[in-house]
Amino acid sequence: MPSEPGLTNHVDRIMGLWTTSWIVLLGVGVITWGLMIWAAIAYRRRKGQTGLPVQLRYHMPIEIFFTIVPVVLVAGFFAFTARDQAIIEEPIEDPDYSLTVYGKRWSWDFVYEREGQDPVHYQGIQVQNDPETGQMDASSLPTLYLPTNSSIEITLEARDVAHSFWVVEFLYKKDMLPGITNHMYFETGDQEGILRGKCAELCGEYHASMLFNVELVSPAEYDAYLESLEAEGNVGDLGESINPFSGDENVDPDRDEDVDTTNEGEDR
Ligand SMILES: [Cu+2]
Repeated sequence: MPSEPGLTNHVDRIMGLWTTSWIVLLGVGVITWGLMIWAAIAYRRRKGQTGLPVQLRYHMPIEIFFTIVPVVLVAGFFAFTARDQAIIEEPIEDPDYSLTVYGKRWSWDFVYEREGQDPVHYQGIQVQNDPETGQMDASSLPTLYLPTNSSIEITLEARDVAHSFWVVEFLYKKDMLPGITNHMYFETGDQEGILRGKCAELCGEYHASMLFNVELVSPAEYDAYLESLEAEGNVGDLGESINPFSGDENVDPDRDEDVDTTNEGEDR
């Protein structure tokens, strides 16, 4: 598992579901492979044998067995997954920190809410390549700061096309869809450090470079980072008004020319 227990309040649960599923499936696999190998050896064609061996069909006990066992397995996986998903998706009523992440081709915007003050923001640009080596320049990655030991709500929005917000070590990702607002709720633990973030929805030519860092820092360092954004003048919301397809001046006048969007002709 590419994560550490306790990184968020959900990570252990997800690792448990994953590991238990693998143990159960490997158990099924070992029994199945064992029976197949045993049957192939025990019932192999001996010297002098010709034609087909005796064929077994409509053997009710076996038919019932291999219908019921997979149904029980699938129902079990479904039940545990549904239970864990319901817990993970449970909203946190009054989170310590709220922020909004916008996915855009091909980078990220972060808007950090502050209590009693205007939000501050960071605008990511597409990852740059080192002109000499042609390799990705890691220092150009946008960084999302998150405070440790805090409950956090992240609102997820898309500026243009469908993206997906994925912090690899959190073992959880969620779609960012134009016109739809999604939320992610979790509590961070004590661990500080840098995590990997990616877009997990193929969103165009440079989807593969739609990467970011997540830096887990103490709440004091988090507040200091927000103040540094304020000092740089990055105060205020970076809302949907800067989406490429919103606002008259950005819309191609020929776009949707012949499309009836009013539903007036519906009853014809
Ligand atoms: Cu994307």
